[in-house]
Amino acid sequence: MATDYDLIIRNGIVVTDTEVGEYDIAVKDEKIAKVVARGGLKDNKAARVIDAQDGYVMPGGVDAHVHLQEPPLFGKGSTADNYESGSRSAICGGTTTMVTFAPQKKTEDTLLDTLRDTHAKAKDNCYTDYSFHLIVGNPSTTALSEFATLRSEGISSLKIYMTYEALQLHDGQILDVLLEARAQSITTMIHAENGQVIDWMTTQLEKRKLFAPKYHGPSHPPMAEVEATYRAISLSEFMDTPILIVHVSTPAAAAHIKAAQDRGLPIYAETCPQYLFLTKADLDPPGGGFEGAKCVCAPPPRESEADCDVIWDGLANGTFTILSSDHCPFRYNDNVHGKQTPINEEYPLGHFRYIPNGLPGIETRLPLTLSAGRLDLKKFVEVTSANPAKLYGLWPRKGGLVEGESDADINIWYPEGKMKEFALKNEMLHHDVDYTPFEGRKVRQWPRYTILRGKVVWDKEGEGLVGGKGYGQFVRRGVSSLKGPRNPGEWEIPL
Ligand code: DUC
Ligand code: ZN
Repeated sequence: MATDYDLIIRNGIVVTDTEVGEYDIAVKDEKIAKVVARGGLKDNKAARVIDAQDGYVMPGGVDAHVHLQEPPLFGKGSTADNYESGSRSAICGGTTTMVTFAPQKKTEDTLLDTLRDTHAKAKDNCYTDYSFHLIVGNPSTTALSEFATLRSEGISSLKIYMTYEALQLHDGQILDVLLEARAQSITTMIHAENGQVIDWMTTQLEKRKLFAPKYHGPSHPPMAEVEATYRAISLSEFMDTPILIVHVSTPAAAAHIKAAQDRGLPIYAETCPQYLFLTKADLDPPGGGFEGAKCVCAPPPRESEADCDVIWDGLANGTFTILSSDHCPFRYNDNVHGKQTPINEEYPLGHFRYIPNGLPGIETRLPLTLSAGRLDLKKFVEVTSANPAKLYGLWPRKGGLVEGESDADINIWYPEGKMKEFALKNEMLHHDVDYTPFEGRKVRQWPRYTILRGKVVWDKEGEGLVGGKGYGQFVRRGVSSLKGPRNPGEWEIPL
């Protein structure tokens, strides 16, 4: 049978970052070919037709903060998921593109070996499309001179840290990175916590023999994040170059970011579901013991639901440009690489200083957030898909449903009210981790179908995961389409 298209999706409520409406979609050669008013494709034939039955049809999720197959960097322990299991989990939760980290060690001079090694880990192993942010652990003369090569290799963002012994840069090194990033139109992500404050607080707690997981919270006080956020904004303003502050958790840091944005600075910010759904209480669950380690991440979950409410507000009012998972998983029942690494005879309840920081969340990011029903639908697509694509040079290929331009990466959700609310369980997930920090949370939405470049890769009511490992491709990225330096051109020393 001669067909006009590879796939037609009928009867959807199509949601993009700018529009909600009743449209039908046609896909051909892996791209969005047509988006037309409902019924407009009734005379067309396709190899496959899906009836969305009034469910939302949205661009596939773009998760721009994902740690896979990394060595110990954030405490003792190595990340649980590799590229296969991490991307598998992603696709089963509606994320069709992930941007993972390629971490350069402090002892290495070059970034290009790191890039090559990370390509080798990902190639032929991914269920999603993917790219990398380089983590600059050592901004050596060689590394800085390689930023131009990164750009020609399709990498347009990097990440630096203001904390963690293995990665922390001092302010002069940060300026070195920002200067070269500006010259190459690279977006710099910054983990903004003051490492010296965290070390000092950790020592204070140790002196008082306070070692349990719950003391991870006070060892990372809000002040350490707020100070570093303000400093990062100041350094970015001085260099007149865009930054994205990752995983913001405190209302006061969000206020600094909003004030900078209101002054017209190209300051972007990210938050994550853990700062919407978890609080200090999750670090100290009933029964005590070591269970709180499951929620040890940095920054830590904050004081109360009132803090979470402010973070939700920041998504709604545009302070937060993107919502990422910061998927950085460590197995709980694992004392060699996982959360229980710091349990030994000397510390039978472990020692918070050494608990690897990070949580799994790549599969739950979209369903949990949509199910909460607290974001306008267009805003949901903006922060989970369109904006990460725009910020990191993937737009309009990713994050949108633009005829002739966008890859046909699509989530078809359940019609409102059709999915019975259920309690999330780790056994439903597809990562290689033995827990989820969101166990028992109520969910009432999940992608029914996920489509990557025109191919159904997740069919919830059919066989579930139907995509293939290795179908995911590396995506070369261009420059950010969000606002750049206020005064482009060469940076001049203010005299
Ligand atoms: N925070 C985490 O919780 N994990 C990975 C790194 C980070 O900054
Ligand atoms: Zn991080």
